[in-house]
This record gives sequence, structure tokens and C-alpha cells, in this order.
Amino acid sequence: MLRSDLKKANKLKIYTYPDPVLRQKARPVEEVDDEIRQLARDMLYTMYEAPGIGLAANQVGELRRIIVFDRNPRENGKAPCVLINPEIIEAEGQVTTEEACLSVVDFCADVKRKARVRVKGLDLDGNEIHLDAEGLLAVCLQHEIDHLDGILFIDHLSALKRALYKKKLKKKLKKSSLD
Ligand code: GNR
Ligand code: NI
Repeated sequence: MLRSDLKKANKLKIYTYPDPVLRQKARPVEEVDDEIRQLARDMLYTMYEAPGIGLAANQVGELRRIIVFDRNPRENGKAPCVLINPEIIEAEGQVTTEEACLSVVDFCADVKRKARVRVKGLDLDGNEIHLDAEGLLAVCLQHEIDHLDGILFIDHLSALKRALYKKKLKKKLKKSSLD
């Protein structure tokens, strides 16, 4: 968990689909050092600026297993959190939520996920922590951990819905290259 100053943070570039970095698997962090702490701080800053409720390292081009998120995604009070090497250790129930992603521009769709999860990982001091989540936070954690494995929310859709998105994106990319 991080509550330290976000002042010295840098805004990072967010990579978007179909960039190959989003399809790669991030590798575990072996030591939580100052470089990792700085990256986490930059990721939180980038997330709040976007704005988003979560962000995974792949999205800023870093293949390390780090996610950041806000613990109260529906409220205004900021509750920035960091989890290093996060793993889902228990999951139950089912919930469908309309998801969006900072790396999948101009698209949202209903995704079915586990309703409640227990996640473990390391904090910025390298200590193991456990987190029980439900609601939007549980969905966000599953979405972020998917990113670390190269999975995007569109992968959970039917082939037809995914094809519709690709078609829309192609049109948009073609248009922007003409502008
Ligand atoms: O900001 C985000 N909102 C969101 C809404 C519903 C389900 C998941 C998310 S995560 C997303 C930010 C993002 O892309 N994180 O990877
Ligand atoms: Ni995302």
C-alpha cells in the first residue's frame, strides 16, 4: 500500500492494443527496491491522470509483475494501492460488469468474472499482504492480473464481439492515418 507523495512522479506512456507488449507475460519482481518503488509511484500517477481505477505494468511497457489500483474505485477519496507479484488465491461467485481498459480505446463491454477474490502479493516494503475484494475492486484486480499474463478484457468476449471491435479499430486507424 502506498500513501506517499505522488509529487515526484512521472507520467508514463500508456501502450494501446494491438501493441505486442500487451500480449507478453510479465516476469516476477525478485527484489522490491527503489527502482520498483519509483515505477509503482509513476504508475499510480499515470493511473490517476488517465483517469483509471487500475493499471498494470505491461500497459506502460514494463514487463514486471506490478499492478496499481484504487481501493475505493467508486469513491472520490483516493486510496492508492500497489501489489507486486499479485496472485489470486481464492475466488468465488460470478458477476458481470461493463469493463473498459486504458489500453483498449473507445470500447467497453460486459465481462463475466468472479465476484469475490482473495489476492496475495508484496507491498512496497517487500512484505507479503493479503487482500479480500468484492464489487468493482474484485473485477479490477482480475482485470489487472490478466494484463500481467498478456490477457485483455476483449479476450473474454465472444469471437463475434471481439471481431466487431477489431473492425471498428481498423476503421479508426485507417481514418487517423488519412487525417
Ligand atoms: O479504469 C478502468 N476502469 C475499469 C472499469 C471496469 C473494469 C475494469 C476497469 S480497469 C480500467 C483501467 C485499466 O485499463 N486497467 O488495466
Ligand atoms: Ni486494462
